Amino acid sequence: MDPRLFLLISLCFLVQSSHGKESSLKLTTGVSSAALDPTRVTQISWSPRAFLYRGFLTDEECDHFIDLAKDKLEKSMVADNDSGKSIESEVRTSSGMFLKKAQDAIVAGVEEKIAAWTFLPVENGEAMQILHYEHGQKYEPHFDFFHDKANLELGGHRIATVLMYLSDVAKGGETVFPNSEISFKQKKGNDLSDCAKQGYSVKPRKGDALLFFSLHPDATTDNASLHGSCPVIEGEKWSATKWIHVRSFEAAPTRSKSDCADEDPNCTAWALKGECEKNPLYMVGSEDNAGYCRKSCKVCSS
Ligand code: PD2
Ligand code: ZN
Repeated sequence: MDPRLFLLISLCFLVQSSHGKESSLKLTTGVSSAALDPTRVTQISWSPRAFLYRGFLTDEECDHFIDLAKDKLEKSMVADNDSGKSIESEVRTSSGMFLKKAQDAIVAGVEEKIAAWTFLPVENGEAMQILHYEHGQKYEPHFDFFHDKANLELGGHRIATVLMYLSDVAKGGETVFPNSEISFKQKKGNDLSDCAKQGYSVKPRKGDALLFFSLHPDATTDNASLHGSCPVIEGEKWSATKWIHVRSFEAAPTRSKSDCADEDPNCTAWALKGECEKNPLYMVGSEDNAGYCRKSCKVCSS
């Protein structure tokens, strides 16, 4: 769906508080309503294009995600640069699991909140991944965009990532951007780990969310988006990742040539107007792909 259309549908009205200073965007679609408060968002930098939303998740949402994940954690994997297959690696030592998209009302509500904040449709998002880092565990600097062709097939490149912190971390566990243009501007005090001092860093705080883009607006990959999760030094870290693609990440239902069906209510009208001949690839299909209006175009095999 066109993101601008999505925005129109999902952001139903803008609510202005009585003193007129704060505003929030109230969502009225979907299973639960969520308020977006743009005054809690700060832009971190243009390179990488990164934003921090303080208190994006409520404590209840954070605790719920941890409850859903805690008995289902497995060693985290990374995508092999050549084959794109998931492999174990010392680059990433956390454990994690994937929720299902819209698996319950709370998960669906957060997915809608992410779509409203990023202006990117829910259907472009992967299922949320919940991550757990214990003492010493880390994710070394990497890009979220892919290097292999196989992973680009569904949804194309990952355009953006929303990282949500589900817990505070006593020391370490920062998200670090080693190539950030503003790294030199950040005060590197004792509250940051040595790893975090290697770039611009965001300290995990329960409920906060970090949004950054892995692609430039012209769709080329952004080297400034290199980022990692520093080793946890004290305490533990829980986070949730939502990777968002340039196109829908939902697999189209497979249409078989043996199914004699129309998949659009307009098929009959289009066929009457001659679209089967004018637009055969869509209406009838090709050698490899079945078309959408096979019944109305009278091309079913039996
Ligand atoms: O959990 C994190 O802080 C983190 C850092 C970098 C997660 C990811 N990348 C990721 O899931 O891509
Ligand atoms: Zn990442």
